[in-house]
Amino acid sequence: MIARSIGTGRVTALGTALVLLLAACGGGGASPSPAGEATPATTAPAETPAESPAAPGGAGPNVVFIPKAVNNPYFDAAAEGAQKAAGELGGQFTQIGSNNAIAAEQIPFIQDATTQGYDAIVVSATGADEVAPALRAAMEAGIKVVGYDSSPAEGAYDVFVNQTDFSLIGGAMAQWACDLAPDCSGEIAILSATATATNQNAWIADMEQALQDPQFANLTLVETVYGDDDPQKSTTQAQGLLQKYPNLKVIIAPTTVGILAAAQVVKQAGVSDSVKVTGLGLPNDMKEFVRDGTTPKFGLWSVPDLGYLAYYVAAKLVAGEITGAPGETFTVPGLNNGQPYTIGDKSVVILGPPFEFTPENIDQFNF
Ligand code: RAM
Repeated sequence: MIARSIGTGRVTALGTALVLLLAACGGGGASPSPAGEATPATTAPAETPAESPAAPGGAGPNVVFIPKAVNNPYFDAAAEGAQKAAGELGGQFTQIGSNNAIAAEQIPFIQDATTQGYDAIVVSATGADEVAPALRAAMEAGIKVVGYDSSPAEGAYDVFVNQTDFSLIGGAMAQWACDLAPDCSGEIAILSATATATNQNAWIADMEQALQDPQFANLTLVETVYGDDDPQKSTTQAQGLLQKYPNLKVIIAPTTVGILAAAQVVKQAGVSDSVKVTGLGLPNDMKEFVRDGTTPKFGLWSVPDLGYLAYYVAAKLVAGEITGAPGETFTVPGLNNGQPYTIGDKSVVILGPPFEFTPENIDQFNF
């Protein structure tokens, strides 16, 4: 399977950086496969934590995943990889959480998980600082805490598993906006997730930095709005952008929920000739919009591999094979070309490079 990798540093490397997907994001069974079927994640209904172990209890750990929200398909894709890891390790996988990506709603799930006998909590923080006290309490209770996708505050996790180097995303989004706006000029706007999301805020900050480059001088970022990873609110926000900025050329949505809503709004409004949508999306959500030209290019990483890696990191922490200290190394089956991962500064591990999806490669992905 071939995918286009977002190049390091300059985004102009996009055109030349073809990589083998299996080499870049793992041959671990969690990698997306054109023929593979997605397994629906086990999630709890809003408000009520519930457990549905994916694997019979064995020698492995008992791990609970707490995503930003359980009704977001992005986290189903991550859970697919985590369930696979649990199966390989003889561990247990449970996913709990709110239906709303709101920090105040995530905290009780962390607090509940702390009292339920889990060995590790794996969390995508809806608010880095907001959830930190509950996570620190879990750590004090002897539970290993792994951040994935969206980082908790430093000191409130043992390891943060980052999907990719943050700066690659900001630069790529600036370049995509440039590529999709006529003559790399005109008004562009961002439709983000929640205003407190660590990951989106880091990507947006990097994109704003990248836009300072003279090559983007004719692009004007008019506004950043927040759809809270809620489909309806994201739809309303995208509609609002079209109304407020009749000359808008590109909507950049660094969220799988936001990019889908924006593409649907633009298409339904019949303006996809003049307004393009890009950002970060699930290939399965976006195939239709890649084909019809609403979203000619966008990016993401292997989300199943993210869940797979996060589970393995949790298991290694529980087993005492790693402590989360910078400089420690470990390997995970099928990931990182079989090479060891090194825990970096601030106890961060990076899954690998993200991908750029285009009409040429989109059908090769299934997540
Ligand atoms: C949404 C969530 C998630 C983010 C993706 C790209 O599903 O906000 O945290 O990583 O988009």
